Amino acid sequence: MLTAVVLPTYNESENIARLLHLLREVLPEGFFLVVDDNSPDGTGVIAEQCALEFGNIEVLHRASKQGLGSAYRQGFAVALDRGVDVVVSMDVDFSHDPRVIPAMLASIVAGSDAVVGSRYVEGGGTKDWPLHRRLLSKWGNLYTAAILGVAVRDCTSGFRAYRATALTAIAPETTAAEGYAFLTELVVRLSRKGLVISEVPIMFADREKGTSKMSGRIIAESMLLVTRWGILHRLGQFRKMLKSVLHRRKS
Ligand SMILES: Nc1nc2c(ncn2[C@@H]2O[C@H](COP(=O)(O)OP(=O)(O)O)[C@@H](O)[C@H]2O)c(=O)[nH]1
Ligand SMILES: [Mg+2]
Repeated sequence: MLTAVVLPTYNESENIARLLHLLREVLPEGFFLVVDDNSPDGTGVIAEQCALEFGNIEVLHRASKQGLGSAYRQGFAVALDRGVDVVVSMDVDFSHDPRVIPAMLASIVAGSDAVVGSRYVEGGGTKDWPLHRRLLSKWGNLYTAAILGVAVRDCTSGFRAYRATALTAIAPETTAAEGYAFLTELVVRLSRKGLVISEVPIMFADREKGTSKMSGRIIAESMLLVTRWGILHRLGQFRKMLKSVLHRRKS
């Protein structure tokens, strides 16, 4: 099974080489695609050196910081173009443990269209995350699942594996969100298409090196979009219900 791992980076010079090394151990045949937004700390250059050293690695150099959603949109398009069977997405800061990937791939082989590395299923959790991030993530996910009516417990986890056909079917290139909302939108699309989404537990560790790029703007974007999608979804349900009642009255 040909597997691509898409790795968005912005200022990950202290993490990228170690992660690519570990990934190569876990997936000796895997294709790794680094999507670097011209990191001022030289992440892109280090990634190029790793490509020479470890092989089967490509680095997309983008002109400037354009956000996680945009990096994934471009990275997914390149990975799918390569004709791989599975596309994995993950953070580069060791919050996501590459050693979980084989379990995700096994779940795809067993029939899942997408697998989410989940903090909020039995056996999963967060380690060393500050309280405000824990609360924001946990409550944000409860709100998201409730308002959107999706049965996925961790809609904002960036650690995932997608069957290539499923990823193509949900057309990630037609999304517009910049931050976590991008991840939520993909889950919603998978769910609405009736594709099989499973979750494997992960222990999410806070980054030890480098700094988070999460911002108030990204949180606001996520809350706004999730609320908008939720209202549209509920309105759609209401309209359907009304139609069926009127139809029953007539007949
Ligand atoms: N290419 C690219 N990668 C980004 C951008 N913002 C974040 N990332 C990467 O996305 C991953 C998750 O970002 P991070 O700052 O750790 O977010 P957090 O885990 O929510 O605090 C990391 O690998 C980052 O380097 C961006 O604008 N462009
Ligand atoms: Mg992180």
